[in-house]
Amino acid sequence: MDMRTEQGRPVRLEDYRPPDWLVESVELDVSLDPTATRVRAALTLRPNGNGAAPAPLMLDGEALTLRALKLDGAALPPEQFVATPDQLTIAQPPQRRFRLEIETVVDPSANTQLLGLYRSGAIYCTQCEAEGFRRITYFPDRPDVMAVYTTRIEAEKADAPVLLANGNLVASGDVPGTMRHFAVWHDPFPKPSYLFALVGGKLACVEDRFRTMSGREVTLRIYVEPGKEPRCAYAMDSLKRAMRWDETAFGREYDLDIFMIVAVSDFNMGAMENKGLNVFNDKYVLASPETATDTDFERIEAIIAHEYFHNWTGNRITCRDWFQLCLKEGLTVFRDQEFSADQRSRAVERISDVRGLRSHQFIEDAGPLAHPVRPTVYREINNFYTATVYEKGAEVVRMLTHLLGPENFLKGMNLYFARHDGDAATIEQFVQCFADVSGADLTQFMLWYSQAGTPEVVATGRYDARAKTYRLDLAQSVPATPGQPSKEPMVVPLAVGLVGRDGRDLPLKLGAGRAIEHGVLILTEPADTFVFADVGEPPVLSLNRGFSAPIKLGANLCADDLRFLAAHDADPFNRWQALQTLATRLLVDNTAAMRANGAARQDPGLLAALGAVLADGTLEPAFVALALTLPGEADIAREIARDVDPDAVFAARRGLQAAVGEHLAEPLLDHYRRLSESGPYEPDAVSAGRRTLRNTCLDLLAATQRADAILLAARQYQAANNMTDRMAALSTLSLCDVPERAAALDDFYARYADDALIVDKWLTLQATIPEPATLDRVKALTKHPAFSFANPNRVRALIHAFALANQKEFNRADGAGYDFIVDTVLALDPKNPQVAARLLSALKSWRVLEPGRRARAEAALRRVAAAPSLSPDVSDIAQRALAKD
Ligand code: 0A1
Ligand code: ZN
Repeated sequence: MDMRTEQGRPVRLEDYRPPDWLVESVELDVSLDPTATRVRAALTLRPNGNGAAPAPLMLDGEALTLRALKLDGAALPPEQFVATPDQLTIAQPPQRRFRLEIETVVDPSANTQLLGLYRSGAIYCTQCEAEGFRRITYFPDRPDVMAVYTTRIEAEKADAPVLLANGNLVASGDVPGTMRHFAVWHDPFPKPSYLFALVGGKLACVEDRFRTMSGREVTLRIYVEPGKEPRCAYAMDSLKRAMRWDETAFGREYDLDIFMIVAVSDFNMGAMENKGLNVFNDKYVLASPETATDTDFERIEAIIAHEYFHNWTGNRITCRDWFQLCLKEGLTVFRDQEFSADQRSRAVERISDVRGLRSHQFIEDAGPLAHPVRPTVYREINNFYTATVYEKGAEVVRMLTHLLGPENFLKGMNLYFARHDGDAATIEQFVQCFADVSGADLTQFMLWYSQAGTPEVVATGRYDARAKTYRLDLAQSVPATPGQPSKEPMVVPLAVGLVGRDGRDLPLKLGAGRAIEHGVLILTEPADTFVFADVGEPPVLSLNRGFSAPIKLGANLCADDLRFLAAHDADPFNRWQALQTLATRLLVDNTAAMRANGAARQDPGLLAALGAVLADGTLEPAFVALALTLPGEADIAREIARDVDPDAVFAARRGLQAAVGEHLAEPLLDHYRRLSESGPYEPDAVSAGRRTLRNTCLDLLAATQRADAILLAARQYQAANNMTDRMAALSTLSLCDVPERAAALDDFYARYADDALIVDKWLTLQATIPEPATLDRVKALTKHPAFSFANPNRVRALIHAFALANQKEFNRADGAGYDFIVDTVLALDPKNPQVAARLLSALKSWRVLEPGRRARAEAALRRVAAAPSLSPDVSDIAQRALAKD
């Protein structure tokens, strides 16, 4: 196997230097062959800058075999260059524009890393982000080298009737005297090499059209395995809605004549925004009512939009270097979240996004893999496609809307698009646009990009009836994180409301000549006091509304205050948050009680508050479902923060679910019945919300283990006319130790055995059963004919699901869960380091565990760290996870 030699190389932001050489154009000629694909690259290179010192030319490569090299048409003598699999160096190139022709061969069938040119089934495809282009040809493989690409692809007509690359098709035809044919694609927009893509294979396509706001006609095509065309309708519809939304919300129009999406079954991530030719994990394209759940539909819509939005935030304006990854990812996640909020329900979208942030990013930020939104050092960039860069990166952009107001935010975005179109930009340049349009000083704001760790804000409010003032004391701190022992205070925008007795917001007026704009308090000091004047009655504080800042908030709100907010807050996010806070307090207490073998406490007030939300007919069903969903086990563990016993957490949570199911049995059943639908399945948000609430009711009822509830789930499983309801029933059953479970799981496999994406759901369910037999079942399933270590979706469905979504069994007290994950990581690493490293990061919270498990998890991590010939990906995670600071 071709292991990289730069083991342990750290790359540092402070070492950034502009490239010595620029590439004006790239002409690629790729002759596809399953094991020996020949790549001819003709680069027009020119020195960057004013010719100060003569610069050698050093091109990146990885696992390449050089066949021929010409400079300005003449073969380069061997003494004038050095070619290794990982680099091509010309020590003394002419210091002027010249043409370099490079011929390499690569073996796409042997490419199990799925980076560079590889085969997914019989399809040829590429994945170049972040550093995959160097696995195709020698190139200055860095995002600040932007070139115009022309790509000629040639292949056996019978093997690859469809040949695609970035840009517009300019020529195609047969290769005379052979069974081969070719296609030539030209992309007029200069782009970094990571956005290059080509695809070849037997693909069917679904076509549509889009008329842009200036009246240009764009052809839209989605390519899939023949036979899967009917499952592309929702993806195509989502694409058109995303294109229209980007025009209306951001004034961004599509720029080529054609936009293509290709779905492949072997893909390391969700999807990739290659210019004009997005390549997708087929899981995020294919959907029909019978095969996909509401959540699948929602994810497809969001990811199609995300990749499309990259055309402006990522492609037209790209990143100067990989430290700036959040420039494109945080911003594009912010844009796709806003799209989903506009398409669906803003409140529900916000709550779901914050749940995701807390259960992934907050946990990352609290452990040894914590890093700033813009890291300053990396050993393997693939390990930085993280919740911090993506999700916290989106929160940082969102804070600009709160700090500057929505109008200034849009002005800043417009300036960014106008000023930096065609650039490889930095975070400083992005933030400067907002400073320029608003006049604000955003120096302190930059700390959100450089300081890791989740800031903690403590709020203490006190009402003075005589003075009619409400005094709010705020204090902030940022915990130490690896490499950052002490922190500066952050600028924290806190949307605020003072809720009066009738549930309405009281007017906000600050004393002492201070102003409050757009209902947002701005905390900039370690501690500050805000005094609200003319407050006619004792209010209840509603702070960090809409989760305006990604912080941990502690406020002196008693249980009565929280129940009041749950019933009355005008801000739906904080209504939901109030219930979560109540539930979290109880679950943390009960976890301690479980460990002490004590009896769990009941909280009649919480049960009543949940009942009230369920009874409130004015609330949207999807919101009610979220309100009834208890904090996850990982969220509870994060709150406990030390000496965590996952068995106790599980028992506390399951116990509370059962208590809710008992206490609210009647209204839950009533809702379950009322929400049943007879009409055909529609994937829209309102219909999905009704199904979610109905299935949440079912799940709570079944948590009681009562026979009638189990029967209800078993019946729903059988009678369902769509995958959402069938999966929901099966997932409810799978959490209950009843005979119906095995029968339903067998039935499910029998029904869907030949559909890999559905079999993935079956694998996941079995990996997430909270019982001791699960680990052996998971091990046995790795031998099942439906499973393959070579396919990332299968690995994620079975193994990642076990490690991330089954806290109880992964964290078995005997350490067998950790050992299994580590064995898998070591077996997978030589084949696909990116997927192996991601799996290993499931061990990142090991330090918060109780001593027995902590020792076993540490031993497992040490076993990885000590293993010979690790990939940079896995060794980087192992070392950081174990590091002392
Ligand atoms: N830029 C993509 C994510 C992505 C990153 C790395 C990949 O390498 C295998 C693939 C995709 C996105 O944000 O969607
Ligand atoms: Zn992205």
